[in-house]
Amino acid sequence: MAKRALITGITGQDGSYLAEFLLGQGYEVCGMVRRSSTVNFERIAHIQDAVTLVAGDLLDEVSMINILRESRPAEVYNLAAQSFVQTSWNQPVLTGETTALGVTRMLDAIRIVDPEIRFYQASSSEMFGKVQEVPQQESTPFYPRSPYGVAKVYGHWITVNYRESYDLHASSGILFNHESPRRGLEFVTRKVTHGVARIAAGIDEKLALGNLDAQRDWGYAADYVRAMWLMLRQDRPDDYVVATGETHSVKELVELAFAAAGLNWERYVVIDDRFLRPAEVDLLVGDPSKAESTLGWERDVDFAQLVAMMVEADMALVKSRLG
Ligand code: NAP
Ligand code: F7E
Repeated sequence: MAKRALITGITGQDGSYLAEFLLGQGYEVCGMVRRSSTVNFERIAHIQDAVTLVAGDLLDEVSMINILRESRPAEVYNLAAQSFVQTSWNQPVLTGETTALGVTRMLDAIRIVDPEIRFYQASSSEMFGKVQEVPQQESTPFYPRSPYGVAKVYGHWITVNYRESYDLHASSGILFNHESPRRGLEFVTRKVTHGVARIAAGIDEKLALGNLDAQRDWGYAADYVRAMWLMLRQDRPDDYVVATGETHSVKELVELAFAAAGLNWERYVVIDDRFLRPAEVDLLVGDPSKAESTLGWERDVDFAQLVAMMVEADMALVKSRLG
């Protein structure tokens, strides 16, 4: 019989890649979706007939208990969150309710319905924030710099705590930034590649950005969802850093993306204070050696390939909308 997995956040970037991956592994995939007045299944439109969508919300415990009772998954991947760092300063309580307490609600639902379920928590390099060591590894102390980062620290520790308190197979993947042509338009990689495509097409003249000096360890989302699945294959639950081990500045990203379209970024990029953050994470670079040695995980796509892929996809998207 096929294994069944439940994905929260299936309509998001990672949810769509993970659903594709698990279908490829022969899973039956259920995706939890929250109610909205307009359907937002764009990222999963191509697999919508192959997955089962069930209604629920991380803010509502009963909805998750019912989903687990009805779907009976062997694995739960908790990818749902208020995931945009900038928004977390404007909506700190919502971010805490969803990104922090939502994890406890799901873990409790698992305890109540079926403690044998294997659980994956989408933790984040934002937990390292003002970094206490370089590169960051599983043992690096956390110092979050945003309400989002604080909420993710809670989500991480409640996962560890329920593992230790109730013997759940609950793992936490500390994933560094990962991107793709399906990345939300508000995140800097996609904002830049989509902006480049619009400038190249003559639609926009400028691209307004914030801090160009921030450095991130950027990987490709489709590579990172494999690591989630590998964590749930282990006999023992654990925590793993998933990263490329390389860091690049926002400025390098901008240079590369504009150059891919044959443009000089300095003619188009303007700095707008609205995109600066009250507290910044200056430098992230992860050490993926535990994931590589224990899980056998490795990435396929590097930074330059990622940027080229995203510019190409956005050029095609913008062109198709013009045509
Ligand atoms: P994303 O594209 O923003 O997707 C977030 C998903 O969460 C969406 O499907 C969204 O549903 C859902 N969601 C939000 N609030 C919800 C609620 N109250 N109840 C149920 N669903 C809700 O994020 P992503 O980039 O795929 O990231 C996936 C997870 O990994 C997130 O937890 C994120 O914080 C974490 N993470 C991401 C990265 C990264 O670089 N991408 C790195 C580390 C960790 P709607 O479509 O209805 O809005
Ligand atoms: O910002 C700088 C900004 O919003 C990256 C989420 O997936 O990864 C993501 O969080 C950097 C920051 O991602 C703009 O100040 C400059 O230093 O793309 P971002 P993030 O904040 O790193 C982590 C791992 C997660 O877990 C999160 O869910 O880029 N930056 N100018 C800008 N950022 C944005 N968004 N927009 C700008 O105009």
